Amino acid sequence: MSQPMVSRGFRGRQRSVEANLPPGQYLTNDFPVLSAGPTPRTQLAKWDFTIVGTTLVQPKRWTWDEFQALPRVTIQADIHCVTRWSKLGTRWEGVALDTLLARVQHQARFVIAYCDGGYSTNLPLNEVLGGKAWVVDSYEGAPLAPEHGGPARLLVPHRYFWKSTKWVRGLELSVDDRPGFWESLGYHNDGDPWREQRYQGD
Ligand SMILES: Nc1nc2c(c(=O)[nH]1)N[C@H]1C(S)=C(S)[C@@H](COP(=O)(O)O)O[C@H]1N2
Ligand SMILES: [Mo]
Repeated sequence: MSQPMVSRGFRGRQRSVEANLPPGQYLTNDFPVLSAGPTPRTQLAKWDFTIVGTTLVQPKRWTWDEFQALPRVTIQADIHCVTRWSKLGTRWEGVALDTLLARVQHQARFVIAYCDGGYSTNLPLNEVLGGKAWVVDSYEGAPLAPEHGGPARLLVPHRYFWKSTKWVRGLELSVDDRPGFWESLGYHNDGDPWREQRYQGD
């Protein structure tokens, strides 16, 4: 006896969902909070975003209001945490790193994202340019919650989610690659979920 249509359709959907999941990941509809320390609370009046670095012709700084006036985009992306949960189709709003980095002149090849609280992550410039990384301040149409990195966090969905620095306050542009918080504790320097680069040596 042939299979009912509904069953084939269901299996088809399951397959396409799995196709979006990197190896070793499982789907969740929750939004787990993963923070290596307490949630910092910076008032918007005191918040700024800076780009610094030794090769910079001039460092750059935006206040919260200036940051809000920058060209904004909506991002829909799948996120993948190294602890194996993935969340598909999350929606964010913010400013592309292309937009921010177009406003500085430099000779660097790497970025180190720094934040309130001391956490950091490192990424090659070519992994954050070309519409691949954003500073986001809105999640699913609402201001980004403090525990998820509000007022603003980095979003680098094509890397494990530890690269998406919460409470981000700026970028250091560097000529050499310097490991961030997890990268210096044994996690992979690149952290590509599709290559399952969880730990050093993967
Ligand atoms: N500043 C800061 N950013 C951070 C972290 C952190 O501990 N501090 N944890 C990272 C890790 S391991 C993950 S999986 C995500 C978790 O983001 P969420 O708490 O919004 O799910 O934030 C990343 N960014
Ligand atoms: Mo994580």
